[in-house]
Amino acid sequence: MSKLPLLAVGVLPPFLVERLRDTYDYHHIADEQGWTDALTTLAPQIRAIAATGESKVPRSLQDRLPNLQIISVFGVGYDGVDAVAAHARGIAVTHTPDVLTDDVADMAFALLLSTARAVVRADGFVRAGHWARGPHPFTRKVSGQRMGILGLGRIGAAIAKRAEGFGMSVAYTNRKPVPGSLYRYVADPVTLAAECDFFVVATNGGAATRGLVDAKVLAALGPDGILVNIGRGSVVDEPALIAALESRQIAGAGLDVFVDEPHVPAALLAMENVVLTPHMASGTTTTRHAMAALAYDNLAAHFAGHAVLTPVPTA
Ligand code: 8YV
Repeated sequence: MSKLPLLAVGVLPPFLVERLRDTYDYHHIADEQGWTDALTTLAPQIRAIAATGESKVPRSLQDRLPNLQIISVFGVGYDGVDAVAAHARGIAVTHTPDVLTDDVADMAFALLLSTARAVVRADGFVRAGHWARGPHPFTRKVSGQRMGILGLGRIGAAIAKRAEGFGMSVAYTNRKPVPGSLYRYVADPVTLAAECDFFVVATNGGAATRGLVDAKVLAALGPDGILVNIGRGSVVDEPALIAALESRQIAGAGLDVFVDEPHVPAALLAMENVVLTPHMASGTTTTRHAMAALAYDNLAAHFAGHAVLTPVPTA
């Protein structure tokens, strides 16, 4: 039996590509710009797209595939996929929630601690031999401080749980209060920033959250405040963040995500009060394999005529 053609969009890990190649007639493009005449010929037979949390699968790309049935995202975030357009055509969209929650929450704390306690800077201090000339400057206490979380979904809740372990008080803002949550809800990001020491962005990307952390939020966070972003770069107004860091309007930032990945603004690269990581919060071997298995299994379930395992919400 001939293999079903599948189109991969973006950079999938080799172990997922290998499994997909075994099962499907695998074709790959980085993004829609990579579309070829050969794909135009094949398009009517393509029923599946495999994508990542960073891939762009706009309506225009979906429209090139008249018989597309499923878009399987390797990642929990799917802001690059026009899921509304897909659902309107009856195309299933799946993602990989839960399996990555702990790693992303761990990374939020890694960034929070390394920014507040200047771990990276202190490492450079030791390596450069400065220690012999005197002590490292004092850093910022984390335990017992106030944590503010933007977006109390699965990952936000896992961050809150870790914050409890650090004896921190937790407040959050969300589209609406989370039923049953014992954490303190505040109505908007400015109020949250004014009432916390560490402001952690754990919300989805996309139009609804674009630029939510703006100059006003950063001003409210204040000169002792630290911003951590493990959500999406688009949620933070990056020029406003750079201005706030340069003028020490906030104390520092720990950032795993950026507006134009993999490009990071030169201004951020030059700053000492930031810790920068390359969108790797879910990037442990264990978790990336679990994500790959789930992304694969969603496709397999669909083509076996079963319900997909982890569809994205339709609303
Ligand atoms: C991955 C992510 O970077 O899950 C997400 O939404 O952004 C990440 O876990 C990505 O999907 C892997 O390329």
